[in-house]
Amino acid sequence: MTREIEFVDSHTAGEPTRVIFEGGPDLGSGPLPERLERFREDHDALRMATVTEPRGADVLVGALHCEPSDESCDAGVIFFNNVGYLGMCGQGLIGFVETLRYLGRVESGVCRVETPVGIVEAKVNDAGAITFDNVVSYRKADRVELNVSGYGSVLGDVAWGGNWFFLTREPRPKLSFNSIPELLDLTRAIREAVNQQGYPEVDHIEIFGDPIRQGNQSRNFVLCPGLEYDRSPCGTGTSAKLACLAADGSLAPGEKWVQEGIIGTSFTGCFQLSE
Ligand code: PYC
Repeated sequence: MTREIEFVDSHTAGEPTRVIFEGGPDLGSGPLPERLERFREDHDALRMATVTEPRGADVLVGALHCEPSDESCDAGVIFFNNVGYLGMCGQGLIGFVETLRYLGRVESGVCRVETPVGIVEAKVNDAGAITFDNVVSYRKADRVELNVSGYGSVLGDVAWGGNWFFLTREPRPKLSFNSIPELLDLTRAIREAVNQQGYPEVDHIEIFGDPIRQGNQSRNFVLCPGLEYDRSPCGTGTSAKLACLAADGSLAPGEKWVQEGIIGTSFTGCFQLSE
């Protein structure tokens, strides 16, 4: 049996997003977390068919366009990847909204998008740039000490930015493009340790170091759940980082933080305190 699926591919700061508009699974109606569960339980083969080889690649983030259940929203979306489903996805959200704009389905202004973990509000400015207010982000635990096999003690924070992160500042190895194989080994080992040592929910690992470009605040390397690395500076990871900076009192509300990713692209973020 053949099945036709219509999608549009884009990339945000180097990380690709595939937005599916037609031919996706029928998930019925109701709250998005319930529809995500139906996707996972009954249609997981479709997830794999659309984002893994031979039609996709491990690095792809899939975005299933859905009718929102909240009437205040313009669209709904469920993000997924080579191994499962994501709560939110910052790079994916930008790719999703830009694709809606490209297809003429949204214009300049505000676009409210329902995700399984909450509503996010994107703004498309007249020059085409897209910004968004993410779901409320927070630090769950600070100065968590891990015993990482082959590396020893690693200290970091556990935080939520729409996905769960372990964030650490590690000087070894250097955060350079040439060190990606070593960074993958290190972050995979950290993930095993953090999952075994009290935080099974953490599926993204984020390492920070000094930026290369003058004026930026930081550089990162982010391991994604499917053991691929994020080519972008990771939107939800940037929110998790901002939550940690806010909790430490080392960034003021509204102050800009320019987060560089491992391939040199950047996201600019700031935080506001939630009521
Ligand atoms: O930008 O939030 C993000 C993201 C999560 C996984 C890949 N990109």
